[in-house]
Parts: sequence; C-alpha cells; structure tokens
Amino acid sequence: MPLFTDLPATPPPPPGLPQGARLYRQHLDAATRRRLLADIVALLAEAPLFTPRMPGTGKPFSVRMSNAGKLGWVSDRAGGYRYEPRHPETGQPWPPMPELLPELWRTLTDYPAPPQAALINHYAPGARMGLHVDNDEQATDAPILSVSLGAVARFRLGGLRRRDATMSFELWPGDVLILEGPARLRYHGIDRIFLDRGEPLPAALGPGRINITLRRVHPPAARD
Ligand code: MD3
Ligand code: FE
Repeated sequence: MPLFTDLPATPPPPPGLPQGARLYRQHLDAATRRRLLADIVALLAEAPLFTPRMPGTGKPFSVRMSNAGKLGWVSDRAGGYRYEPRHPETGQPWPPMPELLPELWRTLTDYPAPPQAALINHYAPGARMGLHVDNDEQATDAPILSVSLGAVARFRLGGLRRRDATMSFELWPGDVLILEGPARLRYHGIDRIFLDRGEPLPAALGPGRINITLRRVHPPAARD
C-alpha cells in the first residue's frame, strides 16, 4: 500500500461554525502533504520535539512540540507559557519555516505581516490537548492558521468563557482551519485522535498526528 493515497470523502464543514472560523477541507493535496511532512521530518532533526510543562506544577503535556520561524512557543515550570527565539534544549535558533506555510498565510489571510511562529504539535497515540485559549500573543488582531496532518482528530470549539457551550468536529489531514476576529480568543482543544483514520505519518515520526499553527506574536510595527 502506498503511504499517501486519496483520502475518502471527508465530512463537510459542520453547520454553525462561528463567525471568524473558516475551515478548508483537504486544502493541501496528497503531494503537498507529503512534501510538507518531509520538510517537518528534516526540521525536527534540527529542532527535536520537546515536552512542554505546565507553569507551576511542572505537569508534562501529552503533546510534544517544536517550532519553526523567528519565534517559538515554549512552556516550563519556572518560566511559564512564552515565545522564545531559541530551542529550550539545544539552545539553537528555530529553523526557518517551510515556504509553503507563509505562502498559505499570505493566500488565506488579510494580515499585513507574515507569521512569526509555526508551532508544531505532535500527537502520539493517546495524546490530547485540554480546552484552552491562545492568549500568549500580543497581536491577537492576527489570525491563527492551523494545518492538520496524519491521523484524524476530534477538535472542540467553545466560547469566550470556559463554561460556554462547545461544538466538536473532525480535523482531517490537509484541512486548514483559520481563527480570527471574534473567534480568535475562543476556548478550544483536541479530545482525541483516531489512528485508524486519516493517513500515516512518515515512519520517522511514529504513528499519530501533526498540527502546525501559524502565529503572529508582535504587532507588525513593533517587530518583524
Ligand atoms: C480556535 N492546537 O496549538 S489547532 C494549539 O490541533 C492548538 O494541535 C490544536 O490549539 C491542534 O494551541 C488546535 C486549531 C486552532 C488553533 C488556534 C485556535 C483552533 C483555535 C484559536 C482560537 C480558537
Ligand atoms: Fe490552541
């Protein structure tokens, strides 16, 4: 069996997506997904996946992470959630983003400056991401653009308060999800991944799912 065949028909975008959320099903075709994953494998050889830890408690995330671009999101017990220009373990600057990523940002968003961080999340079997808000960026006027690869995930999207009602839908490999404006500060998370659906990751990454989120950290005038 070839690694990357055509995917089965993916579910249509769910009804009732809130204003500011745009979902592009299978925006990346099979060849583009394969190329991007090859770039990610090379990138992770330079900037290996690390295990972020909760501020204060030091509890490890089940998702492992790395970054590309000028800045990268990191978290540890003492320093908490923040963006840093270097890898927390190697001390090296983050590798440049694969060209496709800023290109997607340019094509699909109106934001007048390029993304500064590409956060790479790796979900091994059983990994999940609890409901949270992405609020470590000064430029919350900028969108977040997410690309899904590998296994299917169940994504959960809530409101501006933790107790607000949530909806859930699947994210499939090649899907691009953009959150901006009134949706940018909504609670969201990943309930679980489905290893038997989607497509396999390259052997070097093991089974699971990769998600890449493009972020603008500082407003354009402040820094680039
Ligand atoms: C909705 N990642 O890295 S991406 C994250 O699939 C994160 O790995 C998830 O949440 C993942 O912070 C979801 C889709 C996403 C990203 C940002 C959002 C959804 C969002 C910001 C606001 C609302
Ligand atoms: Fe998030």
